[in-house]
Amino acid sequence: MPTITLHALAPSHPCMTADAALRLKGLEFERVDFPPGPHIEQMAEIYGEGNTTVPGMTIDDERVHTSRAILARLEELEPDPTLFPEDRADAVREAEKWGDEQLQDLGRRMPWGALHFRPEAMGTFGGAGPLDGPGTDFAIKLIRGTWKYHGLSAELLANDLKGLPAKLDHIDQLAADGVIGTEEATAADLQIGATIRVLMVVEDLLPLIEGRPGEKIARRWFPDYTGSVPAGAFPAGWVPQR
Ligand SMILES: N[C@@H](CCC(=O)N[C@@H](CS)C(=O)NCC(=O)O)C(=O)O
Repeated sequence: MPTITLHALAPSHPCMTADAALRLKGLEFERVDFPPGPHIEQMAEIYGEGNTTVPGMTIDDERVHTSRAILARLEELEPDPTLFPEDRADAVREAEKWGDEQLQDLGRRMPWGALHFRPEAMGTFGGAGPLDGPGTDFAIKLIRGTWKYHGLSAELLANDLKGLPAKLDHIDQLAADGVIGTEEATAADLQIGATIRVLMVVEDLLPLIEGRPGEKIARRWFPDYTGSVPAGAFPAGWVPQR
């Protein structure tokens, strides 16, 4: 068997997608979690200039960058169990692409966005309780830096929240069509499920997500994820009613 290494950032949802795919396929691999910040240089060194996001995967000397490329390559390397069932491979690929291009960003913007309003909650992401005063000062600085890095703004957040119900409806439709949410995990389940799992740490969003196929898929393939931003973080009226 080749030597496989997954390069990741600890809380990253596309890394959860790649990690889950490796496990489902029963492939032995080493996971290396880079520290956030220095990861930029470390990823570029391995995957080439400009390829600074996680996940990346090396298979011996081969380098594969981004979650979708990783899942496609894993499917070639170990076709069983398949992540692209033959009877709906194109639909799964399309849903996976949608999950990456239309949904994945929300998994970065919603938690970091909500944390701006409840910075003490950052302590829960490390599995501890809310932060004390000095810890919250540190969190405020870090969250500001992250907003800048990801180009976050209140306007963007408010628009993301407005658009969320339509995205959740799309996931319902994919499940109703049998593309996702079946017995076996597809690439689309892993891509979409990981993002929904991360959104579920923002308690304001739970009423929109709970009891729907996205929640079921997220909990099934990603049972554990720590962190909780208490309800009421987003300004009143920003979160759409279900
Ligand atoms: N769509 C790509 C992008 C992944 C992505 O943006 N990952 C984030 C973590 S969730 C990241 O690397 N952020 C750090 C950075 O942009 O430097 C994929 O699925 O691989």
